[in-house]
Amino acid sequence: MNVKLKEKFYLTSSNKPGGQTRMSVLLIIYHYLDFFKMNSNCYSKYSYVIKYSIFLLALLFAVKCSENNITSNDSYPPLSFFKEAVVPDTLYTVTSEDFLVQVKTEKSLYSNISYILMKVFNTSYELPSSIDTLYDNAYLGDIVPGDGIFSRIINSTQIKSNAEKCILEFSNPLVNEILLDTILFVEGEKNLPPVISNLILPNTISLDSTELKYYIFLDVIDPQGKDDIKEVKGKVYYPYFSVPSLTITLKHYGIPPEIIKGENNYVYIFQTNDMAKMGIGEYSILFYAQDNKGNLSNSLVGSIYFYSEVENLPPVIEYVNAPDTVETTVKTILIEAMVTDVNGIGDIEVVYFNSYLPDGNPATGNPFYMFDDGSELSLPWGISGDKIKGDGIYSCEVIAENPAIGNYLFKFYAVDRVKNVSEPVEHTIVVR
Ligand SMILES: [Ca+2]
Ligand SMILES: [Ca+2]
Ligand SMILES: [Ca+2]
Repeated sequence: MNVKLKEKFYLTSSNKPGGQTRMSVLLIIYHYLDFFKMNSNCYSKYSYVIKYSIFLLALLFAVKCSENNITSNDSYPPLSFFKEAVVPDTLYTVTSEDFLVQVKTEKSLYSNISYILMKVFNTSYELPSSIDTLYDNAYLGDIVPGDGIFSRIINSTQIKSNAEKCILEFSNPLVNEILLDTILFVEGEKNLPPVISNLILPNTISLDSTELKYYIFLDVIDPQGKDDIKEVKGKVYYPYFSVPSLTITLKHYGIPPEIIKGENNYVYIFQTNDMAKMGIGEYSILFYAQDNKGNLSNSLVGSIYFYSEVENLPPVIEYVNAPDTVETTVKTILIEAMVTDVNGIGDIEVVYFNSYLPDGNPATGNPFYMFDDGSELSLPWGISGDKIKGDGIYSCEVIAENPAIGNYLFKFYAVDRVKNVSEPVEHTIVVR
């Protein structure tokens, strides 16, 4: 909650436009009062009336001046230096917590200001319980120097309030404005996120021994205790995938004791088939934990390289799925190819086809690449038309523009990551 006390401060200020005039008028009034008091005895009734009338006129003028000033402030609100304070809405009386205080300012107004004062009031708005200084110099929590955002990392115990609320007042002696904000102090302890650490996982695993068991270990601590830990998981990114394809769950085991590395330890026990679903390659895993409040922990990333001593053999195009005949009015043709590789589908680097026109000449667009992307990738012609990502079925949606009648020959190839090329597979589509 931001409150600006700008108006109040303009009305009492003496160095704002209009302020000086008002002050001089008030001084005249003051002198008249003084003079009147001292000399009242020796003045005639006539001069008393004159003096009194001048005094009243001066008083009216003073009132008029301040009215004009208020009116002009209202119709042309000046640019304010303080734009916004960023502070947490709530803090907790029991939990000590560092937090960032930021004040955004219009730095063009006062480019020479080097700090902002933060006064904290938590009983009355008279005597601050603490004073801190915010800087715009890339230190003490400030991120970008000179961007007009003044910052400071503060610890909650530093400003802790016995009252429910504490008031933060931001100011600078050179600026005739202040900015106010409040923080609510909630009685009790804050539920903090779990923290994960000490990730241990095998760096390399052979795919040739499928019976062996492997372990991933991770320590998880939640400030609210073990019972607050809801889940510990890992998102597995298959080789050459930018999005995770598999989620694994780590568990806290009581028995057998030999696999536990301490009371905070969570374990994932697996065999190669549980994770290396794409065959050889590097599998990255992003680990995280979540507590019952939904607080997410920090994350840790590890990777396992699955390898094989088995000879790398070329991929195999198991079958091609495409229409045998289409009409000349056809707009798009979906062509699919099922491809396998003994070294895992992760070993398949590229699948494509070349097409040949009825006169035997190769099509100008050759080669046409096929994708196993679930139609997620953005392709020059739209989508691949692939139905399921990562299932080994590669797809290509060909756009047909008034095709001539005749037989179109398609030759399919798959290449693996060591450049082994499959046997080609042919398919003919008749346009009639
Ligand atoms: Ca917690
Ligand atoms: Ca291969
Ligand atoms: Ca697919």
